[in-house]
Amino acid sequence: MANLTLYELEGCPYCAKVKTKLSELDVEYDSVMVPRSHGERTEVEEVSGQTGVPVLVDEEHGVEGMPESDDIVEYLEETYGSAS
Ligand SMILES: N[C@@H](CCC(=O)N[C@@H](CS)C(=O)NCC(=O)O)C(=O)O
Repeated sequence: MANLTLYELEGCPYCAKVKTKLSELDVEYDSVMVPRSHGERTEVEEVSGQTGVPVLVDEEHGVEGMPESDDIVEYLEETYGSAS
């Protein structure tokens, strides 16, 4: 099991952006597909306090539920990029 978990939705362009960055950086992660219905997105709401995706969990680095694709991409570059 990978250390990172990405909550995502099929066909979500913001999720695709994060996945591209994870691949670029060669970072392994587990994927959790959230239901299309917002009312059923209880798990992602529990970890991040909202129902939007993508959401990243990286417990090893104290990230318990980070929303916003731009923030996630920036975090991944800072944490797993070659400059880190
Ligand atoms: N600004 C957000 C937008 C994400 C977004 O709109 N995600 C869609 C799926 S593609 C979603 O979950 N929308 C529901 C919501 O925002 O509550 C980001 O860049 O992460």
